[in-house]
Amino acid sequence: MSTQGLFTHIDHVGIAVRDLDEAIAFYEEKYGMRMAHREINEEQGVAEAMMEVGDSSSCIQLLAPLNEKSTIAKFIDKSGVGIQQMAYRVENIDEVCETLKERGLRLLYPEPKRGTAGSRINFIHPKDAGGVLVELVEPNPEGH
Ligand code: V0V
Repeated sequence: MSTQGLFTHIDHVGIAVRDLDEAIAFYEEKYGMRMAHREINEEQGVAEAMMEVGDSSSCIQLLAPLNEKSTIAKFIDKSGVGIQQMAYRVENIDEVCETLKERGLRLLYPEPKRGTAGSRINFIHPKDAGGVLVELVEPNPEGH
């Protein structure tokens, strides 16, 4: 796999928020963004909403913690609310993870987990990615 073309789009930028409903209202009312999708992901410890950025197919993902053990609660405790992750879309997450591992980067999960709308996701450790938590997303073809 070539260096070019590992990622196809910026899928979303994830923002840690304290209150999901308040954050959705802010993005709708102040920026005129439309909510494409909303769900609770127990495994990831988040309530989340995808806000569309125009017709770009990129989104802002609003992430609120489900409980104090959530990675989002820990992030807010340490860094406050704000940008928590950068998510790139990929066509084949298994191939991309293998390539990244060959290049010496640590993936957080041995196998992809379930993300928004049935997507498959994994993350590059922020310590291996210039201080940025990078998510890889292979969308569910049946998803939104
Ligand atoms: C932690 N660090 C970060 C960071 N979180 N750096 C940049 N961005 C972040 N979001 C830094 C932290 O300051 C430490 O730096 C170092 O990494 C190790 O942190 P730690 O305290 O040892 O580890 P934790 O317990 O904070 O865990 C960090 C990781 C955790 C990244 C391992 O947050 C994680 O598992 N994240 C992946 C899952 C996730 O984020 N789920 C929520 C979104 P110093 O202090 O050592 O310099 S769910 C989602 O996106 C979905 C469902 C979707 O998109 O579909």
